[in-house]
Amino acid sequence: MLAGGVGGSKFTLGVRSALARRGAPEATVVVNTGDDLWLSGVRLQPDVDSIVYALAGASDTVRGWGRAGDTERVNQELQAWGAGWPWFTLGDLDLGTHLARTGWLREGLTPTQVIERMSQRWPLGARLLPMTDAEVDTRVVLEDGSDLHFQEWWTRHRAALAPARFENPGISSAAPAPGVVEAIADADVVLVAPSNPVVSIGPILAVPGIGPALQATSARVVGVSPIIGGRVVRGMADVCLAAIGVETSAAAVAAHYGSRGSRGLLDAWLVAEEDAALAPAVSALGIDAVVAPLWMTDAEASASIVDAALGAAGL
Ligand code: GDP
Ligand code: FO1
Ligand code: CA
Repeated sequence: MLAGGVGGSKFTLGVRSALARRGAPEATVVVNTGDDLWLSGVRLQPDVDSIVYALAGASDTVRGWGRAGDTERVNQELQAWGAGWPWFTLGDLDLGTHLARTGWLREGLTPTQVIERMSQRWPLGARLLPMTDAEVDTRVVLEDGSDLHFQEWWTRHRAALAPARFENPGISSAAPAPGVVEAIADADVVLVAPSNPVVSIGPILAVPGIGPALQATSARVVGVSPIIGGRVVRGMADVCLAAIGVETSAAAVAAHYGSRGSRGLLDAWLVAEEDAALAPAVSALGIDAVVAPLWMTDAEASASIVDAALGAAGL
């Protein structure tokens, strides 16, 4: 599967349950690393950590990021030094993750190897791969040509500065992380999580080699709409979609991804029951439309969505 943070992690919990029930092997999750950043000397990988913490049962599900029950003593000290960003919280337990990661990177491990090492602490029940080992942090370019890191745009300005476009400097010369192309080629099915199409799935598809691998695989590619009833469930995908001229609707996102038959991404697209009326528009794109409940209220609800997606792939 291809995944971002919050939508990606809720969906991954469902994938893990659905596959365990079928006695199937663990899924490989290709995770967006466009959200990553350096801050106060440490490397953050927000979407990777969201998935690791969720699979470990250690995530703060109310806040939507970081560790459950975290404290902010070190963060207060960083603020007192004027280090880092005053609007960005590094929790104490979360900082343990960032320090471990940064230490391993400095010892020469690649991000892929660091994630493999991080995956050994808890029985995650899925194999996590970064989309690339290259640093391709997302920049938000504003109408006046100035730009800022995606994390500053989101956590400081809450997506209130109108974006002209999103860029991932260096991505055109980045390579897929080891194992990514192979996982897509060998897949029984490729699932596209209900993640942000622009800043989560977008960067994954922009890594040279991943798009062609998705075109070439004999597996069916099945996506799940992150848009329900014309709205995002949470986050800022609506602002991101507007910036690239795509309406916030399940059908418009399907059209943006395109059908695999016409060099796009999707063979099938799950739309919410609330969006059943959009199914014919999705079918008209040459994409199989499947109507299902798409609220990932818990792992069980997510697993039902995964079952519907696997059904759309004939599995
Ligand atoms: P981020 O990296 O933390 O922004 O998370 P993702 O990119 O993985 O997912 C963000 C998207 O998840 C948002 O556009 C939400 O609309 C979507 N999302 C969150 N919860 C749900 C849900 O229960 N159902 C569906 N269908 N989408 C959801
Ligand atoms: N989101 C916030 O809204 N405020 C924060 O202070 C914040 C800190 C933070 C630290 C580590 C981390 O992995 C994620 C963090 N997030 C924070 C979430 C993050 O900004 C975004 O929601 C995602 O990158 C979007 O996927
Ligand atoms: Ca993200």
